[in-house]
Amino acid sequence: MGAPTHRESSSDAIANREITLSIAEKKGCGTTGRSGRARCGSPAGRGDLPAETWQKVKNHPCYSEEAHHHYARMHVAVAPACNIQCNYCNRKYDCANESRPGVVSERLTPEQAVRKVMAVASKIPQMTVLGIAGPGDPLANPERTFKTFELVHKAAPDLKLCLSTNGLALPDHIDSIAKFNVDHVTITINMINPEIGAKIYPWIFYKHKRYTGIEAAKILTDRQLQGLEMLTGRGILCKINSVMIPGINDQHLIKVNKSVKQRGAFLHNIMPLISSPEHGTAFGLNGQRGPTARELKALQDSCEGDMHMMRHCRQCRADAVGLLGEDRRAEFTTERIEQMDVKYDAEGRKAYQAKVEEERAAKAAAECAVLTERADSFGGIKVLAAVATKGSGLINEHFGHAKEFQVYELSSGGVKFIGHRRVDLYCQGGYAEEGSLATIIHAISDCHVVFIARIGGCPRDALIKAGVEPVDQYAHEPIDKSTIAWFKAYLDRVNSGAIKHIEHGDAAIRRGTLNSAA
Ligand code: CLF
Ligand code: SF4
Repeated sequence: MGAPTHRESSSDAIANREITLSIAEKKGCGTTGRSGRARCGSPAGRGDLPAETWQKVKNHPCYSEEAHHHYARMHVAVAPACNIQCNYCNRKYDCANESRPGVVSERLTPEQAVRKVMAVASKIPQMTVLGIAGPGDPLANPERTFKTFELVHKAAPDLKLCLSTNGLALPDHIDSIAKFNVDHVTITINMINPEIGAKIYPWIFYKHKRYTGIEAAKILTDRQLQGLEMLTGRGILCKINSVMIPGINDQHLIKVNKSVKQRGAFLHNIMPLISSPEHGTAFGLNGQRGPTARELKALQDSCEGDMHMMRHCRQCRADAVGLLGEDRRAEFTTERIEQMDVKYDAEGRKAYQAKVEEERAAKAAAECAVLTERADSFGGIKVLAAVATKGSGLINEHFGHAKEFQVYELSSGGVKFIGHRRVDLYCQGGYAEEGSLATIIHAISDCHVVFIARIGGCPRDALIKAGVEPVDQYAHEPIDKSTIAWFKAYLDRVNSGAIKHIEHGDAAIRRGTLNSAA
């Protein structure tokens, strides 16, 4: 135990950092016994992940929160048809189980898809995963889906292959999934109780017949759970996506979580319903609301136990390209690809990724050292921190330009990612709007602090009034290291009596504290 040493490989150091974070996720802290000492590593070196699993997740941006800062994925929209109807989906758009409603992808043939994959892989060496996620259900289009995987695997065997499905046809395709080297499968499971399912799915099309109501939902849930068991039995990593629909399946998702955990799912991604009348979906038209950020976090927290929860999903499109949250589709339209000189440089990609791993390892070792040094004085205090970032794990966004904030929980376990908070753009055309500023402040009002690269005088004052401390002294520095450094100073202030620690929810009390300290 102890901080990673020079003998550790890059993978070990990063794995150990994830162990530290996962200890925090499970137990709220990375301490052992009464010593209160931080655990930056374990004798096994890979903590609770078998080596084989670690190899699968370490550079998959969805399966590893830490990896999503460094590695990109792309989707190819080769699967137009669907075999079920979800009340949050409008067929004019992409599969809402793995994307936002209201956006449409360019449909590709398998041959066009592989050309696009090679073009992207030659320009983005950190693109490590190819996913098929729509625009309908990939397994309702098995020929196109598996032909694409076959061609991509031949042309670029270093890419991980990933599939997202509603699960209805899954048990029929397990052999093909294994045969074509797809080692990451996402199943969207929104219920295990058919009565709840009947409120989410008006119909399914199964074995040449249309089923409705409870009967349809019963078939769907049986097939989903059967498919999950078959996949995990083959050692294929499974992620479960669930759409949180307040008043319909919100509390029920805790049971879903237990059920999929028992069947060996690796990761659970509870996503918010995005619902609006202009999407033309059944839920949008009947006024079904989505959850608030706080409701989503509370549900994710209550599901968090022995199973990893995904909190960094960006509900991306069926033709997404780039790092999660980044949109590089425009660089790879069919027209542009035709004019590109595509050179797939396998060795160059390998060298680039090795360099990324070295940087990750150095960063992980530095963070681990900070945690070990400071664990004794962290006590049981936890605070939420919002961060304005453009990516790369840095605090590098101006408050006025932030379209969203990443939210982290700081505690004795270190820095734990909690989720994204989308906000309206506050600074449009160089001037601020009162209403937008209020929206932003409301979005992060449960946070003690917001880290930004820069901030103007007005929003700074408004944040302080709202009880959120604006901090710009760590501009362009790494998020983890900076937030821990700030947290240490915060604890020193608490210990010296300069400020009183107030829990997350008590913004009104915190406001008084900050104002008097300011
Ligand atoms: Fe794509 Fe999905 Fe594979 Fe990732 S996305 S098929 S597992 S490579 Fe990722 Fe996008 Fe969220 Fe999906 S952020 S919507 S979870
Ligand atoms: Fe729409 Fe996807 Fe549901 Fe099919 S599975 S109805 S494409 S959200």
